[in-house]
Amino acid sequence: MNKRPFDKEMFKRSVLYNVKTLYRRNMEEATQQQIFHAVALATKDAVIDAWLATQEEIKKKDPKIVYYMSMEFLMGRALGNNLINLTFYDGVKEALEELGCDLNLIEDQEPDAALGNGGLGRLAACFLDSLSTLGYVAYGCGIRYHYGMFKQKIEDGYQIEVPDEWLQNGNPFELRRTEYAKIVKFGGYVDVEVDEKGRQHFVQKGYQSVRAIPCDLPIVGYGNNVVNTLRIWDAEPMNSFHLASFDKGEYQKAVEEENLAKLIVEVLYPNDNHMAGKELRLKQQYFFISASVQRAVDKYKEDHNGDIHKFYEKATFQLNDTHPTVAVAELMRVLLDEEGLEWDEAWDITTKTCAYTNHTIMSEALEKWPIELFSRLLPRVYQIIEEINRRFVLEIQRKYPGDYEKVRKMAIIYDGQVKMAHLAIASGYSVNGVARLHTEILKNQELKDFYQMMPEKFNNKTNGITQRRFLLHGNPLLANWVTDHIGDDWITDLSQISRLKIYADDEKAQQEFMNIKYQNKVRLAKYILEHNGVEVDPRSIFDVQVKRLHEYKRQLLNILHVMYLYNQIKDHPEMPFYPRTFIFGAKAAAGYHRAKLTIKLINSVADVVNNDASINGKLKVVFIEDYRVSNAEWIFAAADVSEQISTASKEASGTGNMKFMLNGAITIGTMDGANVEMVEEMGEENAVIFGLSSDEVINYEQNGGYNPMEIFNSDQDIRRVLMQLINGYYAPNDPERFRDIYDSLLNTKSSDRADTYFILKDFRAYAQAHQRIEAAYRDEKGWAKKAILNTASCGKFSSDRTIQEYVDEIWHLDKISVTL
Ligand code: 26W
Repeated sequence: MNKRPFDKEMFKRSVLYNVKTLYRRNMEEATQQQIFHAVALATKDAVIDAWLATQEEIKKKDPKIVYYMSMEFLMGRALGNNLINLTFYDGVKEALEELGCDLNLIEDQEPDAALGNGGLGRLAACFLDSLSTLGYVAYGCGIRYHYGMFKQKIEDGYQIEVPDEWLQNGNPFELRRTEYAKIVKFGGYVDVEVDEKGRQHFVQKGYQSVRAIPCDLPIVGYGNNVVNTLRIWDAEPMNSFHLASFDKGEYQKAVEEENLAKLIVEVLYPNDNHMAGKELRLKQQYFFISASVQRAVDKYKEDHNGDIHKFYEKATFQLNDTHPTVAVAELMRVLLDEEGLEWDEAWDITTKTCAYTNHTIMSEALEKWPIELFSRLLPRVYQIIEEINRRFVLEIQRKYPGDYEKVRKMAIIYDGQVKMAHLAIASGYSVNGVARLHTEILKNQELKDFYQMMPEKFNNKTNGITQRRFLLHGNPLLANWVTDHIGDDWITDLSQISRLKIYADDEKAQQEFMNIKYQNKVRLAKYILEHNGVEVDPRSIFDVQVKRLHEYKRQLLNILHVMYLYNQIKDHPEMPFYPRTFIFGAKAAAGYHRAKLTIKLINSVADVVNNDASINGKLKVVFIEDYRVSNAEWIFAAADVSEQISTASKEASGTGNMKFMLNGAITIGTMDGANVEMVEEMGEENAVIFGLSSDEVINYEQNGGYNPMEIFNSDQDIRRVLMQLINGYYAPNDPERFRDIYDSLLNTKSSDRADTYFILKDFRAYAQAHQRIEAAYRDEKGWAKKAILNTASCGKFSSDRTIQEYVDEIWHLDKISVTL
């Protein structure tokens, strides 16, 4: 640890000065938004010294660098996090109090940087935090979307998407670095030119181009002065064009290039786990990859006398899912066409540089691009992929002579399509899944042929989360309590948190722990009242499911169960029932109709249940609008029960599950993703596990599914709940409203398999699991013990551990240390 002293008086002067020079105001006159900018700039001043010092250290030590290539970085807010990692948070809080303002309110002025959809984007953000904290040199490479993940409004129970204007007031932490601008070319055709030595050169002609401008954001390590860079690329037209000076052809081209530049970075695609196949998306991918690869090569040459041959010794590219996979072809292009290397050497460098992480087995998420589109947009890159494919197919045939099935299944280009996962696997030195179960499914099912051909590339890296945002910042009461009991080493070494285990049976500790949980529930209840207008009782069980809305995640199972509970309470008012608040938060992809209808269903159930005075508030349902990183921190802190109920085998890992566990919530879940490893750490008695196993699910799937009609016909409670979907119980004005959901479960019309996600099959087991939750909660001491043991067993799930494994087994980076 290398903590820097905080100079409170200087910080106050800096804030006052910024308010004055930026806005010509004093503290009394300034708005909260203006004060936020003043505080952010004062914070940036403190960051800059460490950022510079880190650059100096990199120049001196020449460490190996990881480039984390990702279409998504779900950063959330920066101010609080930067202050936490500078170890200035408490100091600044005090300084601002002395200036008459509240740091929490100032933090609330900052829009979330929501440059991501969900798990994959947030994982990238946690990884950057850990890389800096552990002292490894990294660049996050991404896109500076002008609009991030849409803001969600709920109107009449329906989701409405509203543009996210996160840059409206500027971004105080970013540094625009025009000196590193790069040109990216699209379209046209490839000409072959032969030089005097008879060597062929491939030249792209008749293309459109855009200028890529890097905007750098600091990634502050915890208490160690290391500051890495998240480099997000903005686009500008090549010619800031003057109408008069162009002839007709050039005028046309200038207009097109201007439009291209504007469009390319306009907006994040809001699909999670669904490939839409839009041309603009491929443009986005190539745009940021080409710029990042060009810059990485330039930087290496600057630091190594212009010699590129050992590039892979000092640089590695981690591809965050297949979205950035065009990087392997772009690196080949730069090495072949711009550096003049021969194929074999370029290929040797590329395959020693690139590594791929798979984040999902959902087949609709697999990226495939039509040849026509790909070759038209990226003609030279496509030629290179053809050659990679030609050689790869030869390799398959050498290994499996005469086995044409293998070629059909494994080729990179097949059936008129470019398969990005195949390209990533063939061209990299590592392929990893994100939880043990997920990696096993990749090896034994989804990517079986590739695993058999090159087993040495496959490895697992179980996901993790940063305890600095999701405990230290998000739950200060619990963070302080932990530190009071075991010291503060857990902040940078989460394995230390196991030392809390000795307090699991300690009555005083139990009371304190549950009291903190209660206070966090009060905080959330206040938020819910302010933002949803619903009053919830902090003494009820807070049962929470927050994550993207997807059928495989089974929010539908959860709400059907709530409908069932409501029927039970109505039928048996005398039945003992511990009051429960079911809390949902989820965005649905804008074009995903069934997901959006599920949101409407949740809100419709909420309307009926919350307004039924006859159940005496035993049951409440809340849908939190616009679930995002900043409100997530509060939600995790306040949860008693964590819903992790995906159909087994479908959730690659999950990371929300870990954030709940860290904050002492009990998991109700299936044996899926990282849940399996969490249960291994906390012990089965400290979670509530139910439902089909992944083997059982896969088995059913391979044998054509199961018949939900049998359940519908034999289980009267389930039948009643399903009938309430189509008899107007929750939609008196439009009884047909939820017909599609009903049909999806019973398949009365369509030819798809019914209940693809085994909701009815798992329903009874799920209802019983909830009974176990209720019984456990009634045992106050028993529950407190479980909660403490959850927090205390969380050590493995720090992203610091994950990153150390990536470093040891894939990246082989050098550590740096920075003193100021
Ligand atoms: C091409 C469209 C598309 C968009 C996003 C396809 C796939 C995605 C992501 C891979 C979806 C995603 O976020 N996956 C999640 O990754 C997390 C981090 O590894 C895991 O914890 C989640 O289980 C997984 O769903």
